[in-house]
Amino acid sequence: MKKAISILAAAALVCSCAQDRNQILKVYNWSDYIDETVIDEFEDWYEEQTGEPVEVIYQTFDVNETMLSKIEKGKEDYDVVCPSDYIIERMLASDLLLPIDRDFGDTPNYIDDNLSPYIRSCFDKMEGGSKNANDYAVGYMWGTTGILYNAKYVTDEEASSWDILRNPKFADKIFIKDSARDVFSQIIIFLRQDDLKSGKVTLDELMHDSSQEALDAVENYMKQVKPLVAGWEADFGKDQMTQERGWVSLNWSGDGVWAIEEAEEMGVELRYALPKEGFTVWFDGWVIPKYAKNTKAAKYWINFMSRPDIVIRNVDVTGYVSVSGASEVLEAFTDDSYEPLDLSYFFGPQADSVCADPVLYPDRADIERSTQEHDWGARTPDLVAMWGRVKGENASASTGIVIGVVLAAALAFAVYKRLNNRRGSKKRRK
Ligand code: N2P
Repeated sequence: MKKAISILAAAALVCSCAQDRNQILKVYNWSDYIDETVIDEFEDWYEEQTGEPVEVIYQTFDVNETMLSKIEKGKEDYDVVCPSDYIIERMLASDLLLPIDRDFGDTPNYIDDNLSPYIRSCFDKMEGGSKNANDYAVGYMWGTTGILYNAKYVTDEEASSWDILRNPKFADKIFIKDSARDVFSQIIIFLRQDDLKSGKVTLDELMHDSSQEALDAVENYMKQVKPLVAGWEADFGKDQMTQERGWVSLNWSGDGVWAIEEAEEMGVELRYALPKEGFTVWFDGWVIPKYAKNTKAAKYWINFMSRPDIVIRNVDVTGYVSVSGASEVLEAFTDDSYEPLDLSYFFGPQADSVCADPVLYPDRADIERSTQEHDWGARTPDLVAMWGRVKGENASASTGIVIGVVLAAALAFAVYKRLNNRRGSKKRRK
């Protein structure tokens, strides 16, 4: 499907050369992050609302940094993109974003009508200097980072702590999200659990601690994890888990929901846990970069993505949870087969006992153990370098094996040649 989208995007790019840029909307989103049928529907809806035609060119990325670099360094003219919280902070700090105007004429403003109060307050906490993130970004999906695990091989107790990642019982069965920021955050929470309990440090302080000491501590921990890791993944971890190639995965809740449902159909039981030491929540939001060419269609796209029926379809297809606190969304994901949860923090006071999937919507008690990540500004390259060393050593281990094999072959060849020469000289002497 991804390939089909890229081909369509490429074809659209070629055809679009002759087209008026005001009739094109360039969207750049995470892969596997939308019900693709809504893209065409947006084109029809936009024309109905504004009387103007638009063609969507839809492209995808797997990691935030790829997207950021295309905009920051490449100055590409995407009209609407979907970065995560800490990247929104970085884009605000670098003046890369335009404010999102909410004037939709007669069209309802689905954005502000439905946004969950929890999401609004988390966006308020994003650090954008004098700018409030709610003015420059509109939430799309949100979720947690936790442990996805196979119930046949892993106990609930084992999955209740980040310590599981260095359990030798799971050697070569562990998949880790290739996201330096997310891994750093969970591991520093694990390593500082005693200080958190005693109140010596808060979760929020930990998310701002970019000291070399913190980086070294996480790097050391990850060096213990690394020999057990089967793969660092941006998107393929969920499939590895459903196929039982992996038993443990540091993953995002949306991939968890998708994998749990998919695995169930194959008779595999996957579960998702939020470790007791604490964890992070993340938020992805639509933004309009300053190089955008069609800001009008961009804001209508964001509004359309906030319409409750579109929200429900996107959640159904991707497994990720919308930022929408609309009553239709609450109703759509209420499911009596689950235990009641306190979701009042998200949907308002009436939602203090709702039967819903806790992987989609964590209970208030779980959310109380969570925190949100922040951009590190000038310290970011040190985080990236640490991550490179952690993953690179895997490469060096394999490189070491290859070098070893080559050296052994060279030595064997030298010995063989020497013996042959001797035999040869012996022959010549005869
Ligand atoms: C889905 C990507 C989800 C992004 N493939 C989570 N921040």
